[in-house]
Amino acid sequence: MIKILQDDITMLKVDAIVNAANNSLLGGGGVDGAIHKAAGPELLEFNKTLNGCETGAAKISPGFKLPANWIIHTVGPVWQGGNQGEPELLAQCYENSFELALEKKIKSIAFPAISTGVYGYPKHAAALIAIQQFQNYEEKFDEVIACCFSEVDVEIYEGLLADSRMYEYESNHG
Ligand code: AR6
Repeated sequence: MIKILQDDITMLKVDAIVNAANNSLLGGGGVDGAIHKAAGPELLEFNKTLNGCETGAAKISPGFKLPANWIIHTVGPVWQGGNQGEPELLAQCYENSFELALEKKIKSIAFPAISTGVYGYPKHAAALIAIQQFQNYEEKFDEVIACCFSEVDVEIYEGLLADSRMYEYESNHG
């Protein structure tokens, strides 16, 4: 089941939350900064052992002080106009995060809108990729949550989800 929430992802009591990190995995601003602050300094110590993360890949750490048990760190692409493989890399972030979650038998997972803050990915285009990946994996999880920070993001996700369900209905009913 896909759920769209407007919330601070650090507050969610799910098996795993996903972090929109950078290649160092050693913290930063945005959702990454909020997650490091809420999880506590042990997260930084742990992440030092992970040797960074390539763009599009994902690595996992415990949740430490978070209500979530795990943090899946993924690194979204920096938007450079769209012709530098950004859509494929963003799709890989979702895919690799889901695959890691399946390996760890995670049943509920929440994602922020990866790359759409500091990294400048256009919100609508990014949400379209996110929703497609959520639909590819939703059956394998109890709960897949799009954790939006702003109301605008909620509206974008809800609109796209409604459109894709309409499309699915029409393709199934001729
Ligand atoms: N809960 C949920 N979503 C949040 C939260 C939160 N607490 N805080 C921000 N967002 P960004 P990026 C939303 O910039 O674009 C960092 O410095 C935010 O409104 O966090 O992938 C890293 O270290 C936006 O919709 O991530 C990297 O250097 C979304 O999260 C770089 O930023 C992503 O915005 C990564 O940039």
